Amino acid sequence: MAFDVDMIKKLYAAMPAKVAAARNKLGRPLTLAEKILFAHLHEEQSLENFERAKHYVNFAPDRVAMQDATAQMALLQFMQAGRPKVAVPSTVHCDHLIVAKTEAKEDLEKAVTESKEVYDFLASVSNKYGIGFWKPGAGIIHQVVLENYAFPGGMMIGTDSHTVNAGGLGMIAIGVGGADACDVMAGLPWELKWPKLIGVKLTGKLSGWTAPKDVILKVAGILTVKGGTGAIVEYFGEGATSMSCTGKGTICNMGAEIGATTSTFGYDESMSRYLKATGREEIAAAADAVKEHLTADAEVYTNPEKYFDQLIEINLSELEPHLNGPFTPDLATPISKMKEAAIANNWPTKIEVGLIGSCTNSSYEDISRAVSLARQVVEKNLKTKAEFTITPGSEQVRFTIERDGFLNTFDKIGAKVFANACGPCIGMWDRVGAEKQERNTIVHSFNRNFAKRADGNPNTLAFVGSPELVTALAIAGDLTFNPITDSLINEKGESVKLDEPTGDELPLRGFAVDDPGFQAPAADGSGVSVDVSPTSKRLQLLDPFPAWEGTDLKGLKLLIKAKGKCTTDHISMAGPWLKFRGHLDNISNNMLIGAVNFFNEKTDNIKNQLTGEYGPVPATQRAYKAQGIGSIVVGDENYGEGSSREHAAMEPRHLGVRAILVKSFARIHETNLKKQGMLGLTFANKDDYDKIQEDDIVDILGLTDFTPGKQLAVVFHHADGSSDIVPVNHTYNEQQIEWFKAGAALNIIRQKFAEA
Ligand code: MIC
Ligand code: SF4
Repeated sequence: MAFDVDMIKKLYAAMPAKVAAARNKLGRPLTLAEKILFAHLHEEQSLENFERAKHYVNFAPDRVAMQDATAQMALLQFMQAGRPKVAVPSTVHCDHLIVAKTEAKEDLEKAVTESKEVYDFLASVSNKYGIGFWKPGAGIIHQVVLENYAFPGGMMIGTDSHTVNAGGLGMIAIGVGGADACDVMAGLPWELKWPKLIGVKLTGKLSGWTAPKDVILKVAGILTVKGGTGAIVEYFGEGATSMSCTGKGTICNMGAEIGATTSTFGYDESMSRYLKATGREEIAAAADAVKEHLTADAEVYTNPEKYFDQLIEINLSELEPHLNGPFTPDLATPISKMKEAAIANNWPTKIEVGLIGSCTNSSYEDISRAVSLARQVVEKNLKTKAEFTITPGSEQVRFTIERDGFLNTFDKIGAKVFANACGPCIGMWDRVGAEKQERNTIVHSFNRNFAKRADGNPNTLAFVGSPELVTALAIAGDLTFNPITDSLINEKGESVKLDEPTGDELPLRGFAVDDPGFQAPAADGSGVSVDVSPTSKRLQLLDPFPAWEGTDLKGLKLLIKAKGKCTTDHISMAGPWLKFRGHLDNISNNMLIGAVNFFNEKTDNIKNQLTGEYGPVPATQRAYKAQGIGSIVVGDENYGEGSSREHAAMEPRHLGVRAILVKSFARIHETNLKKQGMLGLTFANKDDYDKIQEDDIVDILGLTDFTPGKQLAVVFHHADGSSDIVPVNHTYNEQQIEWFKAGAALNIIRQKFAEA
């Protein structure tokens, strides 16, 4: 599993000089995020141009992590790049493809059979190119990375938006699309717009029912789903240092839900304890030796308003437990206000299922606090009213909580333990009765609660809370139950109160695991062959996308004007579609099927301009493609929010959509579009969105003079003969314009290595 101690020591040795040079250049103290970024500048990157939110900068990350659902596309691209081996330590984690139905063992066995072809592909590609492979059942990428690879002051990219979890161990860890991962694995620099900095000062101390999750639920309520876009969030203060390392991980993990580039915490005792508990004493010692470089300069935290673009202060001693939802992770309601909110919004208050665990909330501490409540069910003669499930984040956590009797206690309250995988968090939940589409309420400790996300039912209202609150609510079976003030009636008719949850930050007897599920790659993989059957339904080798034709784009059809929220789940749904993540043509049949058509408020029902008939989005686009006609997609704010899945960019590219024009983009999605040679444009005047009509024919002008910082124009020809010329912005730099011209970034890489 190799903890890269030498690499880490080398980084630490070089860090002081790099940080000092940046401090001199900027003439001021540095935040933690800045220190880590400066310590990872690519060797060809000069110490110039660090204006926040303005300049693209090249970095050299220390590692790459990929999960199975995105690794397939990342590695199919890497295979095209023409490199013999990955240039930085990389791992693949099999976690997204396992359906949660019965219980861990049975579900896992089924997944291993059903997805055999994909797992074999990932295992052999990993073996060939020097990538560590974590088998199905080993755990969820972010938990496994935290336990094994994350380290203070490091920089990592990962093909999953929740890669940011590693900020809990003081890393700058960033979610990216597979094409970005492919660059880094090929040894190329990785570029990111220099981020803005948001400081969150945590005062006071967590206690009682309040958990780290409540910090991020509160922050999401303040910043909303797009408030963190283009920013790194840095947490500090006495409230930060007094919190566990895994609690910090939870906060950073769900930071993806505010669109933040990443979140991080300065190195402290809690991180040192966690490193030691997970067998990395040597890294803890190395970090101790450079600890002043693994946190911000003291002046920054004394006068934060001078150094951060935005500052938020949260007093943990006053923070209430929250529940966020339904349908969006930023609708934050403190538990004491839930009764009112549920009545006002007519939310069903009966809780059908409580689900704990996932990549963000399955630490030993989380589970031990939840089990302290489960114990009270037996002790106080209560009966758990809702169904209850646990999804451990890793085999190490699962093995340890089983050894310590927690699973036994959960069993007594009728809980189901699912496989160490994403399961219900990513629509891989075969929930009994979901097909009836009944309106119902669930509570979970995951990150996301977009429509259909967990069980595919658009009428499931999902609320996100801490594992301890979710457990209490599952026991009560009632969304309006406030465990701080309310009592329950037990089986004997007595009124009882739940005691506050308690738990252990780390296992007193240490972590244990039998088989962690890791497979190291061959030392020399050159002889390993990777087979992809040409008739496979799940895997398809990629064909390069065609280069730009060198002219303005004229006569495009409006494919869809999407209304309101259009996340990557709306653009490329997960759940049953996950099985096609390695087959671009097949997965393209889900393109935009969740997006709401502005003109009839329906999903997957748009007008085919060739026939005048209404039909599904993918079929309509295929009809245009068959005629060689391009199209354009129009969208609202924060288009592409959520996942890192580049399928949301590759599918439209593959099916012949030429441009995505929206009010604003989420960061990862915008980059994914650029990488795949798509045009990602934003309205210069957001009101122009209203001008677009259903039968519009569209021209994109100015491409022959496509220049950084210079607007393009889009002409909408309406059916009545009138037209509107709409100025549009873009954020392409010179290199990204080259990607567009070449048809995709990968086309350039392939050329480069072929010439070398
Ligand atoms: C998610 O939480 O939405 C996912 C599924 O983990 C995605 C990745 C994917 O779509 O495969 C993410 O967060 O990036
Ligand atoms: Fe898996 Fe859910 Fe975590 Fe995404 S958020 S990595 S789907 S557990």
